[in-house]
Amino acid sequence: MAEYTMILTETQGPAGIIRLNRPAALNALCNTLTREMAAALRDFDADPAIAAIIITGSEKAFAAGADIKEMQHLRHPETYTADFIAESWEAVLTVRKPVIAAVAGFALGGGCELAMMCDMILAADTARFGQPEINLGIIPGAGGSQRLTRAIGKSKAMEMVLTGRMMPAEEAERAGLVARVVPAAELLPEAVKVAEKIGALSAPAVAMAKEAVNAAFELPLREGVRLERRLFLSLFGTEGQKEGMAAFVEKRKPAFRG
Ligand code: CO8
Repeated sequence: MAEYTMILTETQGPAGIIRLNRPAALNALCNTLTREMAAALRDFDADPAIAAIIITGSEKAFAAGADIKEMQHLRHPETYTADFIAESWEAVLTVRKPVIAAVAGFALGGGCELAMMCDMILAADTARFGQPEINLGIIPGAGGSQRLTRAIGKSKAMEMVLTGRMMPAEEAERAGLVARVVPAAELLPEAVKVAEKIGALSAPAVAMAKEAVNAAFELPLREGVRLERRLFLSLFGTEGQKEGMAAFVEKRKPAFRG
């Protein structure tokens, strides 16, 4: 693995863990950090021993947003040409394995947007989500106005984007932004358990399940259902389907081979 300065990487079983590690700035997503995260995502995605990737931060902050100090003096139209809109911001969207955001503390601005780009969010009871860009004279720029609205509906999203109100973990769960809230000490172990569960399944089925659910954000219903049907039918060409169904009929646990 490459040498990183602002993230830590480790593996736990089939989980590839990326820990954002810039404590002095509450994991503000500066260029270096996002580039390192993108490289680590690519490495874990290419590693056959890894079934799912976890992005997490510290107890205090998942990430407090894009780095305001880096943005402060940017001017338009240079914002178009500068490194600012670096592809690394959206690297998580190109990962084929499931990516779990394990969020404790602040997930604000670009931090909330990063969590929402992941395939699911597990939250510690300390998590607080927000899009406070309006307080800086800007608006979300990495999908916040779109993904938050799809996740929690217009009224709540509008209130958060217009006023910068932070949403605590319990409310985020009720609103459908996060899959589950767990005590802070259990956040990473729970995320690893999800990765282990995924790691024991048929890899083609996992990849297609992820593709199908994510397509719901992009496609009209009819096209989405058609895509799902094609993926569903194609799984009958996999060993995983043969093993999964044989195991059910024979009343034993399936032994998927990747
Ligand atoms: N950028 C840079 N530094 C930050 C950031 C940030 N987003 N957030 C915190 N820090 C720094 C602080 O400046 C401080 O550093 P120092 O000690 O050197 O002054 C250190 O982290 C600790 O922060 P605080 O002292 O403020 O800690 P508190 O516990 O008092 O407050 C908060 C915590 C409430 C999280 C507070 O730090 C805060 O409001 N942070 C800013 C949150 C914010 O506005 N985020 C949105 C940023 S804009 C954005 O994300 C747009 C994304 C667009 C992406 C487009 C890509 C193409």
